[in-house]
Amino acid sequence: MNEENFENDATMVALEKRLGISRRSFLQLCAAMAATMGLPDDAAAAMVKAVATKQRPSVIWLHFQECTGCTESLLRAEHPTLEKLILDVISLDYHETLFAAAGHQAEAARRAAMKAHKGKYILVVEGAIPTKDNGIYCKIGGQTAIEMLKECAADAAAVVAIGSCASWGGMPSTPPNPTGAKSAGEVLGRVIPNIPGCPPNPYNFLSTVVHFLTFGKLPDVDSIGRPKFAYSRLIHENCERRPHFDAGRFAMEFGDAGHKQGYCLYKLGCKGPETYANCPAILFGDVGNASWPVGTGHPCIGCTEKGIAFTKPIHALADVKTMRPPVGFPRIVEEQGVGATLGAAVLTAAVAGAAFGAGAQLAKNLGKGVKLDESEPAKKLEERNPS
Ligand code: FSX
Ligand code: SF4
Ligand code: F3S
Repeated sequence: MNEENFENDATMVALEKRLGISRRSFLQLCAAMAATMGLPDDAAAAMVKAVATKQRPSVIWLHFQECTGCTESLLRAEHPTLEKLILDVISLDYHETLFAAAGHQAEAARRAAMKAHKGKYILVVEGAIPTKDNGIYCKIGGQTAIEMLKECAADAAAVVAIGSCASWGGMPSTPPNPTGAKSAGEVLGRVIPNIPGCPPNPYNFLSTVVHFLTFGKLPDVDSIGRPKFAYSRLIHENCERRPHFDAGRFAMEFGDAGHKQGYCLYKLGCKGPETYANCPAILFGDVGNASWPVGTGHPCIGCTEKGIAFTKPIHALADVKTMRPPVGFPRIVEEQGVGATLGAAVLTAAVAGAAFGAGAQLAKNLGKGVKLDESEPAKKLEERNPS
């Protein structure tokens, strides 16, 4: 992307005023989004142009069975401009939590937006849909959630499920699922793009919307509708604690020596080995290193995965889907028969992590409070951390 061209562009000056962030920061953000989505170099420039010049897509946002955490995570994101950016990139024409209007006025606004943007609006669904007893457990403006979803989806250009509740039932569908909570896709009878997570990462939502705005279609999704750019890798593959897993160094209890030294949380029930999401790569909020569940010392509960979060007991061991360490990680047993040293782990993890945007975090956590011993044999490590 030629930054200089954009720097002197009048459209960019206007955009800078509109968004309240510098042109350079916005260019960098678009470049980062393009890289996250695996798009070619010129995609970033196309994204900048689209945000600057195209009409903002109308968004109708429905709320059903949920905690409103998805919306909260957009609004309370630490990054001061993320909320502004999202609300500026879209035209939010109906949103029960953020709407000043209430009652009949709100319902009239929804119908007016649907009519004015027929066939063009994006429908965002937050929350699961109760289906038991004809859906009577969630009614808004006299309509059941089932009726409202079907009515709004009929004329939408695209329907996107945000959060695990709308994506696969989430927390309201926890067994025994008393209200028969289902996903938006199940109720509509088709696979729809979804951004699971409880809450999902707002950056993934923003990237998805900017992709739609730029290219007129949503990003590529996997067989269950998740954008591939965000959900094609296991958390376990990119986790900064992974070298500890491979070397058999585990926290056995919250607050024990291993936990304090940043060891792997697998034995505390971490579901990273069976959960697909980009949390360790893009982090949450803007507070820097380690700002994701495992980074803060809590095992991943698998909030993006159906059948794991809210179903599998929190301390049950994860099903390890890949035993082979990522290629960028250090070998566990070196040829000469000694264990991988922490020095090597820090260095290699930093290199591997840099590729996923988390290099500094990896190096920082792995090096923290750990005395490096270049000659410690693997056997001693095992003795120190019995399984
Ligand atoms: Fe809450 Fe959204 Fe969880 Fe669900 O999030 S954060 S319960 S995914 O629908 O509001
Ligand atoms: Fe990280 Fe959890 Fe995998 Fe351990 S089990 S490496 S903490 S994702
Ligand atoms: Fe959820 Fe696990 Fe990421 S709990 S936020 S998928 S680290």
